[in-house]
Amino acid sequence: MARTSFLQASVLLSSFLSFTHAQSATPTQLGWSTTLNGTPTSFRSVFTIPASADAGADVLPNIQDPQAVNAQDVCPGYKASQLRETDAGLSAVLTLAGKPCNVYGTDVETLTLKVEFQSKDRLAVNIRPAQLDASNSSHWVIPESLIPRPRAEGSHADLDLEFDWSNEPSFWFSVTRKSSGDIIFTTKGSHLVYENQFVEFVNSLPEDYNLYGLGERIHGLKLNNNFTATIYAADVGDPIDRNLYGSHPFYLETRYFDASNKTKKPLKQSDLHQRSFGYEPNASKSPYTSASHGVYYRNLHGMDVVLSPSNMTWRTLGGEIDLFFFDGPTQPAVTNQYQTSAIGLPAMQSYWTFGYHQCRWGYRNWTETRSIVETMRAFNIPMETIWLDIDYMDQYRDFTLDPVTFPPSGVADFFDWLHSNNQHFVPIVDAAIYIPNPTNASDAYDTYTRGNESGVFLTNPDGSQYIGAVWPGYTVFPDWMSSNGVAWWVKEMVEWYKEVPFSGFWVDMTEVSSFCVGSCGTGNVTLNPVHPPFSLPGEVGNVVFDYPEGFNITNATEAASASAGASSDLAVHAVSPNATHANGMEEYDVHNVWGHQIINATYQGLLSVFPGKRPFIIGRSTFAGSGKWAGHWGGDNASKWAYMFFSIPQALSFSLFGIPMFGVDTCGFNGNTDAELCSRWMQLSAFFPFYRNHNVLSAISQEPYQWESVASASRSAMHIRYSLLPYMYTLFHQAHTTGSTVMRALAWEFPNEPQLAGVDTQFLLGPSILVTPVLEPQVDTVKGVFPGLIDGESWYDWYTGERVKAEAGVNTTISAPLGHIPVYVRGGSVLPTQEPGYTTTDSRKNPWGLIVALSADGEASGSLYVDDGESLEPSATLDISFAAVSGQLKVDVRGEFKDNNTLGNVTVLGLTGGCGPVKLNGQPVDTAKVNCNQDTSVLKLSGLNDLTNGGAWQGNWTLSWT
Ligand code: MIG
Repeated sequence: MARTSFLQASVLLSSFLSFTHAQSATPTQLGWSTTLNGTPTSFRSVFTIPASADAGADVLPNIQDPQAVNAQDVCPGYKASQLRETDAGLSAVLTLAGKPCNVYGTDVETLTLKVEFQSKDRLAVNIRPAQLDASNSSHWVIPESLIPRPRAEGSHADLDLEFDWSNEPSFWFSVTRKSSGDIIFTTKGSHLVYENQFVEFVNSLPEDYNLYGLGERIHGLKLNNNFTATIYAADVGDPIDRNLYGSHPFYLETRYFDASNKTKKPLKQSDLHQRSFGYEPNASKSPYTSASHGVYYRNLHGMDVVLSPSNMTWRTLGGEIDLFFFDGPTQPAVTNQYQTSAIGLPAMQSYWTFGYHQCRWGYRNWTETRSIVETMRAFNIPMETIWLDIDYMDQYRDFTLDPVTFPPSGVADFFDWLHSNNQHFVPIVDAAIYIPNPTNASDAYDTYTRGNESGVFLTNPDGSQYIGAVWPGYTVFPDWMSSNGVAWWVKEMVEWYKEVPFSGFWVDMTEVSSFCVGSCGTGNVTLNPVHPPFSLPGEVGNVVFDYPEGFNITNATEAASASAGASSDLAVHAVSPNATHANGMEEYDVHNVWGHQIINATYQGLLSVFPGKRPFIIGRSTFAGSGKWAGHWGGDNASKWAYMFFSIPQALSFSLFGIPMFGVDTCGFNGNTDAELCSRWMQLSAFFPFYRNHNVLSAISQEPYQWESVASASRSAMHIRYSLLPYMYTLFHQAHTTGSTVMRALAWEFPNEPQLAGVDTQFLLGPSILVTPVLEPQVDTVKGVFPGLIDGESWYDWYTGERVKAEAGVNTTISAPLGHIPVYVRGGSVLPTQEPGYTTTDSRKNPWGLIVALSADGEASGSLYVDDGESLEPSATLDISFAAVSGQLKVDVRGEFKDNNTLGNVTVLGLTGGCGPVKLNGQPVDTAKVNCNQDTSVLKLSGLNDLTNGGAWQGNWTLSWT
């Protein structure tokens, strides 16, 4: 094996690192065979690309090579000189402190250091070559237009971070929280290594550190302290602990302290001296507190972040060291600072996007697609949007329809019917563009022709077109840096919309994926359309026999007849690093933002199609900042219990990354699901912002009506979801305007409980809804903690309204038979609700409701945001605030948006002194509408509609019950 790379082993990275800048692979080098192979596909007999074309060089990543040189042992580091200090920061020159080590490249002799106190909560550290040489990857500077650099703003007088440095034994620096003296980041004791194509620095961490982020990956929420986080966009079906589709070089760190002495060292797990998970008997307040900070490494290159028990080593393949420290000191503050100053606030989504989405790979024609929608309605399972996968395309070409199965002649009927039911359609669109066979006139493909004429495709270093392979055969790839790239894409979208009235775009394969190494199509395009170098799921010999754990118990007969078949592992595929952009940039330098850029182009396309409306995009590869344009789904998970669990930490990580519109393939993508898993999963995903069931080709069908138990579980969870849509929408608006999160980790809302630092089997929706799902087969209870009890918090059962009796910090056993998902309402909150309809359009015409969950001292507050549900800049809005105290709820309405729905019901939870006469604006409410249950302390007011004729939010009102 060649020893050429230092990055962690992943199929992707090995093929990636087998390329240097100058190399390009030709078919001959790849051992090309031109034998025609009549593999049947869904459309014709074609040449199949040999599997060898998709195999990268066999390299042993240095990180797995015990003999690899550790740069820290041999490199000299730098010495700082020419220090210049100003009120706003400092600068210095860094010079190599000894003989160059040239360990994985060539050392850069002279660097510049620039430190900026950028604002009241942000400090920036930039280190880059003194002489920028554009032809050298380590000298590569991110264009401002690509990923904007956070700028100094406002006063930094209150900044709680300070910068220290020293030259002993070589240059190191640290960032310290002034108020506590806690060093949040320090490279002391390590050498800075800065070579072309290799940049390394090491920062120390406290023992038992709590670190989150560094995505994208499938991993628990809290990152292991002995683990390598590789960041490199990869088309790979959700392997655990490896690099995935997106790149988010950002982390949150939380340190816990004794509340009585914050200047002491951060607590280790072993310092938590109370009883196992609980608190000392008689404790009335948590003895702990915490401080959180965030670090964003603005670097696009492939990187490894090696997490060791006492430090983290950052190794990147190029670019600057461009670090931003956010001082928090809470998680909400860090997330707010990161989004508002660095990556942008998340896009506001249209109301309809929060409805239920049904998808699969394998809906075969308009008739079948329509029947899915009809069957959902027949089973009375709400459904907002039907999605189509690549099946609808003509030979897998973007912006086409299969003339036989999805003929244009069927479009009008299908969409008139769909839209008249207030339902939507979202198609998949792939990143790669088919390149037609030049020897076959009937193979012409206009999207390619127009793009080719406008010069919008990636090239090889010699200027010829870079030709990879994806579903349609040999393909080219849009170059978003080309001057016409975005405009071409926008135009294709606008034109195609005239043919197919979609409501949003699902962009796939955007890593950017290619099924062969290098420009494998060069010289072979006359063979097009060719078949990918592996069989597609569903093709002969590729049937899915795999079922979830527990299937053998619940489905003994089927299990016996199913054998474990090998599902096709598509390995890892991507356009190679030598692909070249119009501005001369190499894919090597910008690989991680290809997916971010197609999201941006698609955003612009949707703006052109729907002027003034909010674009709806679900993208696969994302970068820091993609959330301002798009949502994301978790990719190709499997129909396994573990993947249902991983959906929670994955979603919470995307909360940190500023992409709250997140959900996963509910019931599982690869493999067959079963009723038990699908039932649990349909209920869990009902509390994720993006709620979609999606399935691989050839696995058994998994629409929720396929099993009666799943249908009924889905109906009951959806009833809660749709009731809470006003709350979800309000949370989204807050995220969009303030940088708050939608799905939240328990640790973030309850920062005084170190026991919650790693909890990712439960989560919160906003501040007020706690979800404790069952994540394993064959059980009817689940263990969960009720956070905050130690500090006087109360929780109410969603279903009974009764106050939960549990012990602070103790894992409590909760009854959760199949079909029941434990959900709790936090005391102190007022939740706006609306009676569910079949679609969100129907729901929005229904009466409003309120859930007033009182805190221990009888108070509660909340808010509601209302607008037209679709405009980027709504002309009128409503901002309603709710405040309950001493048996009285005050509703304060601001704004001009007209909503005429009445108030239907109000439920008060946690009454302390029973109920007195109920009055609305001082007028007694008819006792027939009042149901006060002294045993459960729940007051239910219903049938209120006639009291708010003209609409619940026509003006301020008060409701009293004592
Ligand atoms: O290589 O379009 O992640 O959701 O169903 C597979 C087919 C291509 C990958 C996506 C998946 C989608 C599938 N696509």
